[in-house]
Amino acid sequence: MSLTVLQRRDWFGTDGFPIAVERRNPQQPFGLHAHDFAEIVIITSGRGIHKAGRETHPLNTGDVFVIGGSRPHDYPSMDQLCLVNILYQPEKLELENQDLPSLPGYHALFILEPAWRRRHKFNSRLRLSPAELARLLGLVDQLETELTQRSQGFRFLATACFMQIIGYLARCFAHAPNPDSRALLRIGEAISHLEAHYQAPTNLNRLAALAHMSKRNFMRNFKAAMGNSPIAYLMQLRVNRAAALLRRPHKSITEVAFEVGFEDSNYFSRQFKNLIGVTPMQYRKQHASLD
Ligand code: RM4
Ligand code: NI
Repeated sequence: MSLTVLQRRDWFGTDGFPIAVERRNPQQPFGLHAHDFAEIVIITSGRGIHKAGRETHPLNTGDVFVIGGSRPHDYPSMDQLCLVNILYQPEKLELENQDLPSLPGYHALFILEPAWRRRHKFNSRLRLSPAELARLLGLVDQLETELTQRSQGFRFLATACFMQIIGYLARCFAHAPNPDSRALLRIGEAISHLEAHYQAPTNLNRLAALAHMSKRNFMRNFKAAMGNSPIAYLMQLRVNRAAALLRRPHKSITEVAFEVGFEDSNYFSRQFKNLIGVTPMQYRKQHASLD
């Protein structure tokens, strides 16, 4: 039997705006499916079982989880299970601006947790308290009003509501008492640190200490959660920042290399070519902006 993949064109407005809200009061049997978009699921009442990949988890009121696009999921058993789905297209939203990447809970809930759960039998999901759930559902109502009315400026305001939701959930995750969530949060802390200090020389011992893990454990957990070593992650981060600087004409390639934390501009060029496919010089020519 082939897997149903829900398509953007069927679930988002014809104007292409990349956020949608779907309430299920209650959820009807739906079957195993994946999406070509991401989904935040908020359990508003009732109980059930959630199946994602090969894992199954009991669901209760207040549970929140994120389904990254390609992962198949379903609700094999439901008892008055009511939920809200917030559907979104991450790459159209440029979410990671301002200091969102500095929130460990953001990495934990939106990036690490979906990947981590796929690889481990961790139960790191977020369960909100009744007060937190009420606050979240207030934000969801505002988002839904913007999306239904679609008045002038709704894109801006709906995006703002959505950002509030993401930020609020990231903060809630940071207070989660569950030990598996704490473990994930610690990796999230190390990632936030890397994002904030990517220019500085890497110190794996320091990162492991931040995550309250031995170096060996830290390396293993990081790789399990991110699919890559901390060093590879940092390299990607530096090269991405360098690419942004190269798009502007003010700095020489050597200056860019130093600014993002390389000590040697030849080494920088090699790494850049490895990850981006062209040398920094070629990249600058292709992307030169006029300001
Ligand atoms: C379904 C079910 C699915 C969701 C779609 C949009 O009823 O909740 O998980 O992806 O709606
Ligand atoms: Ni779904």
